[in-house]
Amino acid sequence: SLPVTDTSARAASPRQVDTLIIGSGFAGLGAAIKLVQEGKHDFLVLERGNDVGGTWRDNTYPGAACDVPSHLYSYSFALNPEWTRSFSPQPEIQNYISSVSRKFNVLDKHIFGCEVQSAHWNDASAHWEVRTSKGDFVAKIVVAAVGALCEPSLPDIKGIEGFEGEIFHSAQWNHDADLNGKRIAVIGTGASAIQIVPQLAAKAAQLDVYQRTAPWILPRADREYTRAEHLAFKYIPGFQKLCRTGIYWMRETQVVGLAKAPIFMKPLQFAAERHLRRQIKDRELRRKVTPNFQIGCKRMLISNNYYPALAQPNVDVVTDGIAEVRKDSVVDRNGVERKVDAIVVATGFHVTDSPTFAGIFGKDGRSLAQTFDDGGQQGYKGSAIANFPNMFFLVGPNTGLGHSSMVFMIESQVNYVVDAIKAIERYDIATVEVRKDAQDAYNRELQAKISKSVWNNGGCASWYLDKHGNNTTLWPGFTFEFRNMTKQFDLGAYRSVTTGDLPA
Ligand code: N01
Repeated sequence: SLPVTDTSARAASPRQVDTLIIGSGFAGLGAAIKLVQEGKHDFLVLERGNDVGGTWRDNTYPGAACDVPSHLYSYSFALNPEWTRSFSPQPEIQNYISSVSRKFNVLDKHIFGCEVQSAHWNDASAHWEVRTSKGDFVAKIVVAAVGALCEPSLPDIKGIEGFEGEIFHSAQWNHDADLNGKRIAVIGTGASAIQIVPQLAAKAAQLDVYQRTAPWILPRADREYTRAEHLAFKYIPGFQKLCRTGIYWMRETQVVGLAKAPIFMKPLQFAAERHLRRQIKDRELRRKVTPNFQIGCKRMLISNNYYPALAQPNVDVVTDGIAEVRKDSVVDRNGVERKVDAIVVATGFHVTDSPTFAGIFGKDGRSLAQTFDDGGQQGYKGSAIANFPNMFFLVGPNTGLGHSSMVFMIESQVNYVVDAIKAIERYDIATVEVRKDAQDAYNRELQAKISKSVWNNGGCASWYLDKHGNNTTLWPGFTFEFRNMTKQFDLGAYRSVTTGDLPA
């Protein structure tokens, strides 16, 4: 008779790997590339989507584009002379990320369509046990690169689930929905909405923009690159790098105003006010969309076509709040009912309360969500969290920016985390966990600094702040300060169990 093979047992046994990276946006992909460059091949990338790109893969809404200049919004190790515009549209960024993943040969390390359901630290075996939609994994090290802008936040509005027309979030655009000639409501006026509104205004019979807080908007210095510039990017050595450096330093100067002395923001506020006066002539509409907080408190937006779209005869800005949604209409707080065929929900993301936090369980058995709930969303250098040994974070607490390129911050963190992984191997470290006292001291200093910033004092509520009113998302200094701080893994701030000799 034939030998019997127990396939069910084999299927049930978890796959072992040294390092698991969760997520393949700019951060996870960057980490995968850096690991390969450092000669580390025992890793896998688990990605719930079917492609790399993360938030840039998901946000395909019409008009989606970046508000950080293209030459800075790219990896330093993969400059791209092909950018067609000074600010790249989403398809170009997605193509770029995808081409980088192919060029650096890391796609065979990816498992796509693989949703991580939970991660538990097993103290006895000193390993992470990771459960996913594609089976179980056991890893010595986990790098969580799930991103901050990936879990759509839906508004809790009475009756919204009973709406019978098309309804979708900006990050989950339904490209099959035909919105031509339709009556459409857009809820929200953040970075996503102001890009969507001009596109919809051009095709809708009627567009109602539900604004809760008017944003500050600056002119968008966007243009196509000329042929001469393209040739220069391609053939003049160092030219692209020079442009990138110029953009970088121009952006860095904003930190002085945002984080240190808000008086420096005045010229920007004047520029935004002038932009509004120039683009909207109607006094009543101008009054409605004039912000009531200090510029910079929320993310500063840039657009040349948002205000003109609001001034179109088929567009209304509704500032009376939403009382309820009915099967074919939206009713404002004054009781005015507006019939609609479709609703676009551009209400942002779960940033400080991401559902992913609930599935990661640390050394004391408590989840990341519970840990953040009790002690606030705190980490060490945005890359490690006490009680979560052998786990590193990319785009972790206080690593976001209100002024410059996240890719720069991501590369700093990738460098730190990969240096940590190398140290773990070099010194034969079984577990490494950031010391709580080191984490606390780091956060005391950081919060003292950020408490003086416009984000905390500008008179607005934003996704930068958590439910306790603490700013746990942004980095309050210059990005080169963060880079210097993350140049080398500082084992001294960690508690470790090791079998090798540690450095003196
Ligand atoms: O989300 P948001 P987003 N009822 O949270 C409103 C990046 N990004 O997707 O201000 C009614 O900024 C909310 O009102 P309020 C960028 O970092 C970049 O637009 O809270 N309204 C706000 O107007 C950005 O910051 C780019 O009072 C409700 C809007 O919805 C981040 O992503 C493009 C509401 C949400 O704005 C998020 O941007 C796009 C409710 N219940 C995104 N709940 C570029 O690079 C929320 N709102 C260009």
